[in-house]
Amino acid sequence: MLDQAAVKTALRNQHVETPSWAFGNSGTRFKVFAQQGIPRDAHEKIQDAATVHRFTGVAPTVAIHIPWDKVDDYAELAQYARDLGVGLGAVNPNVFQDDDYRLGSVCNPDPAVRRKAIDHLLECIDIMDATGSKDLSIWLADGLNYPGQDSIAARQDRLDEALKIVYDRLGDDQRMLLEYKFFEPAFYATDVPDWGTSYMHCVELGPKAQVLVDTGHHAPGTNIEFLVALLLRKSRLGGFHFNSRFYADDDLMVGAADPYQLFRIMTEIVSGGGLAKESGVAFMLDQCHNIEAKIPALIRSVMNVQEATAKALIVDTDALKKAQQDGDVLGANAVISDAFATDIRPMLAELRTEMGLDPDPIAAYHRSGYAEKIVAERVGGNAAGWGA
Ligand code: PSV
Ligand code: MN
Repeated sequence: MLDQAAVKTALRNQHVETPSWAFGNSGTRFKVFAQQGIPRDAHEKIQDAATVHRFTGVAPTVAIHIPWDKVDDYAELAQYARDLGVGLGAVNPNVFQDDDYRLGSVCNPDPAVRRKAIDHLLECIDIMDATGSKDLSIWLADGLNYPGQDSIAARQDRLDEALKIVYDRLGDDQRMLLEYKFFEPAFYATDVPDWGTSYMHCVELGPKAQVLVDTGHHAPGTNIEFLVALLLRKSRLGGFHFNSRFYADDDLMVGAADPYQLFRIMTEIVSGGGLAKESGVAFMLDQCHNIEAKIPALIRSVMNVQEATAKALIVDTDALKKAQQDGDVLGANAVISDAFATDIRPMLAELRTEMGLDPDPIAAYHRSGYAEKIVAERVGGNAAGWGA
């Protein structure tokens, strides 16, 4: 078992990336409830991300989504972020929002649409070159609504071809993260529906292609920690899009719906060496805060990831190993349950104090006046929203 100092060191070094799009207005297809003080451009989203980092101390990067965060000068955007104490993280292309993509992007039967999608993916690598970002985080909305709509196999051929072109353009220290999702917007067959399909493409492409696990993108009952353990074992776990779900891709605050699942995932991460820098596992959030305030929701999410990680780090591995070896089923399970049942919050509060932070980041945020400041300042212009 790790001593407390080692647990704290591991927690200090675990970084959680915030998504720029979570700071904008969002909603469901029924209604977007606008909030006040919402950023109007990429720079203001970065200000909010820097605020999350200021109070948590462990969220030093923010992922961007293109064209939602389109600017003329990406090097300037990266410098702006650095000046505020954060960096730009993964670059997320968007090949799902144009009318051209009705039948898909890189799997579209029309070669001109495929070319357009590939060009956008390549453009995002140019952006990574300018920002210093290491990860191209690809999610494809491609798929079919009806049997017979297109050839499943031909679409995989097109996917192979496109991914290869993009992979070959990556720099030595850049990666492609291939995210999967079993349904939505396609309802019959999605072209990258599961970790197996993503893994298969990544293996064919090469070591710079890795699987991205969005925790909301599985069928109910899927054992996510199992697939995490497998991917980590094969050095193909590129990272996470953390969020929690009650039903499908709910995009709620991670750790809210099922903190035990998050803990079980982090237990596999810890035991498989996924916290080590060399493992390359990126801990990113991908959430939409439809009715709650964005910044405190993101602070809470970062804290939830930390809590799950802390509990995973205090698992008594010696006792666990012994119980497993002895075939002590109940004893082994008790070791895991004990770690999960431990109130880790006092230790995290202590760690934050040691890091020069307020032990209660949410209370500190509310006291800081930042929420009032952005409401007063961000008047006029267009509030960012999902799709802008
Ligand atoms: C798709 O549902 C997804 O998880 C992808 O990561 C997108 O980039 C993101 O959500 C958009 O909100
Ligand atoms: Mn995602």
